[in-house]
Amino acid sequence: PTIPSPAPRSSKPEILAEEIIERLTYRIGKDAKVAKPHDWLTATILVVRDRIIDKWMESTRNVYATGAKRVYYLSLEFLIGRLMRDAVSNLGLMEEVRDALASLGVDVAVIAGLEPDAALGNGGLGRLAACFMESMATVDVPAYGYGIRYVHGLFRQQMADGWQVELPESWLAHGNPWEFERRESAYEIGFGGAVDAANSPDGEPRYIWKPAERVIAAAFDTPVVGWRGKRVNTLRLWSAQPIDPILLDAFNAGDHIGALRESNKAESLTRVLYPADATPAGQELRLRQEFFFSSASLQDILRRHLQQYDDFTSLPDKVAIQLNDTHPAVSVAELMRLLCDVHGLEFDQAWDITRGTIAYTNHTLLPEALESWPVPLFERLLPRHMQIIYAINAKVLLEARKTKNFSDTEIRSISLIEESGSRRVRMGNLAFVGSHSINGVSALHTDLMKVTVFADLHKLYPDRINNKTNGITPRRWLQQCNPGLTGLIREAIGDDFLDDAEKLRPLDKFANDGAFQEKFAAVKRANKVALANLVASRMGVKIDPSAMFDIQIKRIHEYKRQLLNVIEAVALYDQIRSRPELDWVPRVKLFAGKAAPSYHNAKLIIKLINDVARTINNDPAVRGLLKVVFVPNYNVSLAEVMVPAADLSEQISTAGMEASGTGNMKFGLNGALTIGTLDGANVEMRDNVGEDNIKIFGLRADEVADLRTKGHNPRAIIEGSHELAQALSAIGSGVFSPDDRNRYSELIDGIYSHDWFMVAADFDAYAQAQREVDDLWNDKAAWSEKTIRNTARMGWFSSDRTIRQYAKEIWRAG
Ligand code: DL6
Repeated sequence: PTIPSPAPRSSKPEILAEEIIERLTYRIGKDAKVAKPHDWLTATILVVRDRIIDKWMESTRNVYATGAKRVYYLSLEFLIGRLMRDAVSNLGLMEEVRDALASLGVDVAVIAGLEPDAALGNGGLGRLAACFMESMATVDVPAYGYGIRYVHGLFRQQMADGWQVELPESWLAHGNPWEFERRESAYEIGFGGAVDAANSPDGEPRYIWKPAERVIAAAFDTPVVGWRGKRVNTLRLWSAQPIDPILLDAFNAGDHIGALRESNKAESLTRVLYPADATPAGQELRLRQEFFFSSASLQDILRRHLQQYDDFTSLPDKVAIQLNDTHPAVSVAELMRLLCDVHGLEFDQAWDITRGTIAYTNHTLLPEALESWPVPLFERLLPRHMQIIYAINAKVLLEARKTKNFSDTEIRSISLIEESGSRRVRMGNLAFVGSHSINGVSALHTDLMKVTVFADLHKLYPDRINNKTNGITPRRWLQQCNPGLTGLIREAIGDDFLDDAEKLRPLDKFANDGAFQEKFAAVKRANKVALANLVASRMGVKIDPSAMFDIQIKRIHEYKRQLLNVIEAVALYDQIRSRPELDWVPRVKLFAGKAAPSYHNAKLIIKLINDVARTINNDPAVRGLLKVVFVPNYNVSLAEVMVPAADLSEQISTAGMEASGTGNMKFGLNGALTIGTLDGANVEMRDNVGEDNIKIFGLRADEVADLRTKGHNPRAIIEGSHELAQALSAIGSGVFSPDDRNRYSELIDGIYSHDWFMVAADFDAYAQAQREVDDLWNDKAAWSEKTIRNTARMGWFSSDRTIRQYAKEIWRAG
């Protein structure tokens, strides 16, 4: 029979309003008279969702019909944030939905603010995955994101007397109207047990893994709509469920708790996100999570492939799998297992297919963040994978000896097994050898990868490492978070930039236009007022929107150097008091970010910022010229308010340590001046905006490396810098912590003794750069010109550009 398609849906506000009432009544079971704001939100999402579904089905049908290659983005993190505004705006229904709700007496802004922030990620890596999902749909790449449906995402951060306290966050508390549970897409995932060998009819040995434990991976799909609703892709998140929800024998025998043991155990697998960012999270549960989502995703990918094709020889032509960091690196071994043990391929053929299909993105050079697992743990949990890893290792090491004549030292460095100390499986090396492409996320990071962590693997496979500089979606990070600026740009240069961010460039010619400068400054001012209101209402702290808003928001980490920033605040505080007659530029230094719960120094830095804030903000001698504010519970939604309000963006990591950064791009796009080191993508930002339009300071990556090898004498530097010495002594001696004078002594001793993060080494350059920023602030026209040029020249950092490069150069798709 011919099955009719549903009739196209109207976008008229009156029809939308009717549908919202219909959903409220029949799907939520609420009378409009008693509906709560949350009910209105759900009803609205359901109406919007229906408009996405039509396009979703069309996109899926199309891939089947054309046989297009599919891209699978495997990521343990997706830092999504709220979805409603994204979806409505990408469908072009912003005004219509607002009017429809207004006709029902509902304020869209109020209900949009109730949507939970889906925080299934820690920081840059997870947010990048979310931007990529939106860009893949926008540039028409048929793609699936695969990850975990954590019940609790990143913790909620509260302040208790200036200390970070972590509280559970429950984004699913009101249900999730965006997702569809796919009961038919469920797979068994095994752990532990043993491996049996048997001879196949052709005499070749075959291996059968008999896991001791099994859980079910159940799929939940969320549609991801691209700009102008062109294409809708799928984000498929896996949830762990027990094979037997209840052990009836145990229950009947009266063991009511024990009867649920299996169920609890299975569900705990996907209950929480590991709250670690560039810090080790090496727990067994984490390895279980990694294998769980990798295996489920690969089984799903292979099943879909076989629905359309006869065998797996075409897999590299029809499927591209991108590993987001090493978290899904066990996929290399699991794909080999599935191809060999389940589908009967020969090892060598499976190896060619695996490498032809998989690609890996590295996001950090920090040794402590490069995952490795103790061999005994790996062997116990994944015995068959351990065998496969040994087999891959033998193959690769033999090749290295034969083709490149590798020395023992080189062999040790490329081995999949770390042999010094306790034996560990190196996930970075596994991902590298199992991939046809290994990419870094900024030009500098990629160059460093070739000479540091992967130097020897790069020698063995010199064509594999390539660069794909990160990007951000301009829909969320300009159009939606900054409608004022978007409107102003449209007025000036038309709408082309909405479809191609690089078309922001014509804005450059307005950089010197006084009238435009005024309008640009007025937009910034309005955004600052909005942030000031948020700070006042959440924290009861008053900040003045006419002061310079100097903002550092990101995970708290020593290499990101929030400490350098707060020490500079202390030095400035000193100067304001000792030279009150000078014309100080009023500044508000705003910080926000979460520290990994186990990261002692990062948590101490948060406390220090709060201690310094309390002292400075309450000192009448400062006369309001300097304020320090730590805004709690940083998340995507808070970033959407802070980014458009920044005058100055702090991107001050120790050179060579920040793989890319993406906050730097968001601020630049929204017309902030960057103060930063030549690290990560800051280097390419300088190249794009021009060196006059960014304030670069400090040691370069090669200088940091040199100093570290030659040895650096921070004590001498500190003694030579009066300002720094004063600030360190004030902090170290307890001026800001009268209740515990030694609170910061170790932190400060670290700067004196080794200064690993080059805080002392870079301090003078940083302080001087800050005073030059002050001078520039006093020249309003020059400031405006530079910040307008930042917006105009930031288009290259759109994630659409990044995704096009992945699609063309790695995936050969789209
Ligand atoms: O590539 C996204 C993002 C970069 O912008 C940051 O510079 C980098 O620190 C971050 N890396 C991680 C790695 N964590 N681990 N493992 O989050 O990736």
